[in-house]
Amino acid sequence: MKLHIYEHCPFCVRGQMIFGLKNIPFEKVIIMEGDAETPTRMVGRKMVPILEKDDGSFMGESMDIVKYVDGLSGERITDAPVDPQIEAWAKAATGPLFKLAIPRFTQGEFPELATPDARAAYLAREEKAFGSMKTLMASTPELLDEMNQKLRELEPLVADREQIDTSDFILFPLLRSLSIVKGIEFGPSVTGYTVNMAVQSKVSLLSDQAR
Ligand SMILES: N[C@@H](CCC(=O)N[C@@H](CS)C(=O)NCC(=O)O)C(=O)O
Repeated sequence: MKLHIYEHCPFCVRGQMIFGLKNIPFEKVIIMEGDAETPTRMVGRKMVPILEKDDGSFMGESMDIVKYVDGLSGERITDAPVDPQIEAWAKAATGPLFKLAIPRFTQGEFPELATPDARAAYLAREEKAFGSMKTLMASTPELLDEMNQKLRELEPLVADREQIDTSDFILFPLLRSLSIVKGIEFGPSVTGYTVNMAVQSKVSLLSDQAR
């Protein structure tokens, strides 16, 4: 099976996680930013992740992909609904979280941004959605204060997480996105959780390019 992704994309992290957690081999294929033709041919719109099954058919929507791959082998891990506390935290955190992560994604070292055209297309896409990346970068101190407070609130929620379930497909991709932000403060439980999930799901963090 092939998973078509952007490396920076948190929804694409979900797809990679289930393959990694279940130890199911897959081929990762990068779609370049600005390439609308490839995803549109596959699923009728410009959107990733896309799973290409061995029979040549395609599936979009990250959680549909997760649930499909989860059903392929071993015990299912995504039957339970998302923990309401994790869901509420994620909902409250996404504002500052993406305002911090996205301008850094646009500057990051990702294969889908490897050409000047691809990087320009990505910058244009994000500026259309979020406004000026320069303005967001300039707001870093306030956004960091807000995000670090949210991360302190997350500590007790992850401290007693014992098994991997649906909630992790919501939470880990967000924390992996935040790992590109210099000055972000993960407490001991969030650090332990994030590192453990990265190892178990075989999805690397972005700390080496934090800015
Ligand atoms: N609901 C979708 C959302 C996926 C999504 O928003 N992907 C972004 C990349 S992070 C995307 O493809 N955006 C459209 C684009 O590249 O133009 C899912 O969960 O798979």
